[in-house]
Amino acid sequence: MSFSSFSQASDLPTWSKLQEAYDSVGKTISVKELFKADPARFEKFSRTFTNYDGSEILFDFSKNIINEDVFKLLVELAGDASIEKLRDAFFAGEKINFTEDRAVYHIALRNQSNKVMKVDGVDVTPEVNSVLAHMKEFSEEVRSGRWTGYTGKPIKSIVNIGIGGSDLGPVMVTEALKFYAKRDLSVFFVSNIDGTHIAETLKAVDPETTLFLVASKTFTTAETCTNANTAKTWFLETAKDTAHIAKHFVALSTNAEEVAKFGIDVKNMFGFESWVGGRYSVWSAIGLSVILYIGYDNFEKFLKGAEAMDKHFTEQPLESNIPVIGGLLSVWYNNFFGAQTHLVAPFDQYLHRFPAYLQQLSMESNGKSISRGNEFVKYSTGSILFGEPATNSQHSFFQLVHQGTKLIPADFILAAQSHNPIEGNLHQRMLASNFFAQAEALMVGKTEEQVKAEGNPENIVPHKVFSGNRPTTNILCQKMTPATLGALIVYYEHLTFTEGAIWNINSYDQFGVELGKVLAKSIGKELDDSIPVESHDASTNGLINKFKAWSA
Ligand code: G6Q
Repeated sequence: MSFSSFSQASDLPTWSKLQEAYDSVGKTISVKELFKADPARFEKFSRTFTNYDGSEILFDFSKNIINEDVFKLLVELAGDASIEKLRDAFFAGEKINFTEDRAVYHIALRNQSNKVMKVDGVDVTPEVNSVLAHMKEFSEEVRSGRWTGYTGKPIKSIVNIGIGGSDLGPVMVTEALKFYAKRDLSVFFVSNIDGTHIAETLKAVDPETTLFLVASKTFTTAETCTNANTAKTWFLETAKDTAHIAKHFVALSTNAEEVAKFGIDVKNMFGFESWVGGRYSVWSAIGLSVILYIGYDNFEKFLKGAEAMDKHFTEQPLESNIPVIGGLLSVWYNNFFGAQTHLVAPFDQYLHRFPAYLQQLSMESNGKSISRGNEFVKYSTGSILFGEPATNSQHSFFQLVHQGTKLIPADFILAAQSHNPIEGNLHQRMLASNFFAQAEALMVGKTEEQVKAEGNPENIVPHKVFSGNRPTTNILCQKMTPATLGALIVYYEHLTFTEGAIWNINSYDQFGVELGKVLAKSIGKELDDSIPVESHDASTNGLINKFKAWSA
């Protein structure tokens, strides 16, 4: 099924118009000068999102390298690329992931208003609600201490074993919402196949009071199965009887057969469907660790915040559609300025895993080079997303953002109200002043005249000049609540969708990830003995043989 009438975005009429706009004015736009010329620029290019609970998020796009003509053309590009048609197909449960013949329907997981949402003609809402009810009931049992371990003690530690989409979302959200956590429960996440990850985690927990969540959509992922088996062996060393597994292992999966083979009672399995992609699964049963940690009511607020951003995305016209604007700016920088990267710097310690989460969302979704028309794309696609919380990142890589040779569009995120307003809110004021100052400095820069006026020696002057005109999108939240976080994640989800829709690629498959799963399996067998290998290229043979010698 085709959802677009074009194969190459660069063939769209607006693409050439944007190229002309870039060549004539775009590359010389001075944002600083535009602010001087237009006192209404901030109002024109900022948008406020109102969440279901009335809280707001301000998205200030005005420090980006755009003028009104460019903005109009970008919106026209979204129209030309029929992104509303693809969006409507996405929200109607059509199989927009055409390479895997699947619907992309994680939006049904946050359908808190209980709309009928169908895949293949079947309303999925009752099933989604029934899994949520199961998670609510289970989490209340565990959190209240009614669910006990095999010796009758309440659960103290939750260990989520999963990788990729079955890890990054829960890790990020439990960290981001730690303020809301039940502090007598500890959560741990084991993802890496490196034995150190599980070994160090097991040193910190007690088999009598630990609950393992084996999180795997397929339940066949090598890392997760190996780590889960290691955890089971460790548990049985103390518990002895396999009947005790039921109290200490639950599964978050779509694969009941494999779950049963592992020894987990299928009653303790929390399911979801194949239309939930791994990197979009934190809203599903994969979010159980989040529910256990922050409680079901907070998780519900998280879902409602997400749903509110879905509503905004489906209802707002393109020019006021916040995720669409974010995606269009990304296309502008990627394809016309030749930017390769995108920086996300949360001025928020609770969001310290947010960039890592967004890396998967963005790079696994849009790291593609074949169009929906099955042709190699003639333009650059997915950005290299990176980031770290500020102010730490200011003391490490911001140098390159200010004075390097590359253009690095950046998003800065701040919550106005701190959860920890200590020292009379001093820390928060210092944090916020950095948020404002960095974005301003990146835009205004520092001229040669200013540096000279400071009395710097002639030869030092060029080193202290800042070109400025470095774009930032500034996202100011009121407070980092579950509802705010839900909306913020969905902003990035739909921004990613918008990019993919314009580039006309399938943002929802991940054959590159699957390749890695296959390759490692075949080499794994060659490491079982000490016989030198000769079956690869000279470098791979050399490395494998040295490894065999050194690890023997
Ligand atoms: C996400 C990817 C990938 C996946 C992991 C884990 O979109 O598909 O990161 O989540 O490979 O897969 P399982 O959940 O099946 O173990």
